[in-house]
Amino acid sequence: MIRDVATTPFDDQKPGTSGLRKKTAAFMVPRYVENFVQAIFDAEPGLAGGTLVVGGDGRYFNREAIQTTIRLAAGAGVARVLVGKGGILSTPAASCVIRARGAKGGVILSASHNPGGPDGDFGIKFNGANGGPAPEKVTDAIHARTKSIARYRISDAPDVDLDAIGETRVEGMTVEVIDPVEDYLALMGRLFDFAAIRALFASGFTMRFDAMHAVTGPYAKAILERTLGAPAGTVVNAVPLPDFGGGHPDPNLTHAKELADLMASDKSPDFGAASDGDGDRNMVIGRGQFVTPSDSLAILAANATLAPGYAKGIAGVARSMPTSAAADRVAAALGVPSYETPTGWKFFGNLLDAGLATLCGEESFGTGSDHVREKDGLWAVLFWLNVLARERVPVKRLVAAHWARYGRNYYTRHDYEEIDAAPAKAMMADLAARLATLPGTTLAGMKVEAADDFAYHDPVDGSDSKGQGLRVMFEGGARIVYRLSGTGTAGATLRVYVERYVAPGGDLHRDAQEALADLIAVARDLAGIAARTGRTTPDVVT
Ligand code: VG1
Ligand code: CO
Repeated sequence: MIRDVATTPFDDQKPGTSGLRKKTAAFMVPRYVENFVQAIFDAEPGLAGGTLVVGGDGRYFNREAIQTTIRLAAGAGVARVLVGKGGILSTPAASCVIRARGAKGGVILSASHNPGGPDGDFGIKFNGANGGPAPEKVTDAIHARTKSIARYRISDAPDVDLDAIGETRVEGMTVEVIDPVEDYLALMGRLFDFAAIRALFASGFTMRFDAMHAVTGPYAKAILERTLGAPAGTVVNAVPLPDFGGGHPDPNLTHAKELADLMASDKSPDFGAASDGDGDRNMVIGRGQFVTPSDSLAILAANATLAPGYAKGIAGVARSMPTSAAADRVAAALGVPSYETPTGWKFFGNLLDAGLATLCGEESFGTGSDHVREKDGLWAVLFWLNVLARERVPVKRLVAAHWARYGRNYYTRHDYEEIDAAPAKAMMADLAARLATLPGTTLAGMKVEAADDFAYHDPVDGSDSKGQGLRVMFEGGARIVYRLSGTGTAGATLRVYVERYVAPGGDLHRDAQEALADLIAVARDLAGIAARTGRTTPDVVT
């Protein structure tokens, strides 16, 4: 039976950079999930009568939130729910299934790279019919609805068995439990030269993929080991766990340290990679060579035609504003446009839908293309394998050759986590007010050319997004960027991004922190980070 249940609003259901993300305990409060998911159905009445994809990254509370979503979907008149077996669907696989099966949208349960568990984080994201994160006008409508919601409609049917592939019914709605890997694997097989990658592994090429006990384990096992012939054991930490094994499923040099250490040691395999909680991020690392995500985007763009799915070339490249300009140089050389968008994958959707961009990337270990409408961790890893299989050179040589041709964008990001929100906001406001005085001055021996608070005009739908990060731009392509995170769940996180371009012929092989030391010092002083936040060193340096 479907019941109408009276409810009252929660005042903290505003979606951030990537959906609604909070402490797990907040989501476990009665009516919290119900209110937010009902707000999605209320804001998107078109979901009634259609297909909805539901799945998550396997973290603590995933199954409970899925059962609630299914009961609410029945109440909202959804015709069919497709749910990944075991409640599992990586974010890119959910995007793939939405597109492949003509769904009207999807609800993805994940807090991405944030730790999980009863004391960790949880999240709910809504994706639209194009498979991408809901654009701002939709998330704004959902948020508005959470503030006025007075009732939700929910079925009192028993739990669906999420572990048995096949169809059941909840009220008038069909629930189909699907293999979470199948559609995604088929898509990857169309994009990449699987025969060449199989031959690469057969030749003795070695790899380690760290799934960090998160959602990509089943995908990586099926694709790398069972389909492409990588030896068993190539994929480690392959079983998704509700608390990610107590780890922080964020593929970077800090949280995937074991892999990073291995790749720097004399036991290093040829290639290393890792992905995050929900499978949309990737870290790529060669023997003795970490590849920054910004460089990875540029290198994939430069070599895209080696992959069958991109053999005809790319229409354009898009990167988030804080991502280094390395990809812009490749785009210029290819004679295709490059776009600079605010942080968050939702801003790429229109460019991809309109065919203006083919490859997209963010400095935060996100890379993707028009094959789905999310960033895609395993896709990036397969793209690299495709390039390596065709070029047969070590990652280190490929990167060096790229820099020799295009120059190098030295790059780093410094994160100050869980700082007090009020002083952090005040610091940003004060800096914003001073930006206009900076052009023409000289800092770290370089002239400031421009400084602003980044605003984006979407060339497709004409929408404007303001306040997307403070930029200080120097002559010669150096930059300092400041942003407050939109995904943190405690206090504020300040991200400081520092970049300097060195042209071919210059010193291309320095340590990035060293090469950027003077600019890093300027970045600290300019904002007064130590004085304002009490922090003298960042928590995470990438
Ligand atoms: C961070 C990254 C951003 C990314 C977002 C979601 O956002 O900087 O590039 O799109 O996480 O990634 P913020 O606002 O904390 O800087 V994920 O893997 O959560 O989907
Ligand atoms: Co993620």
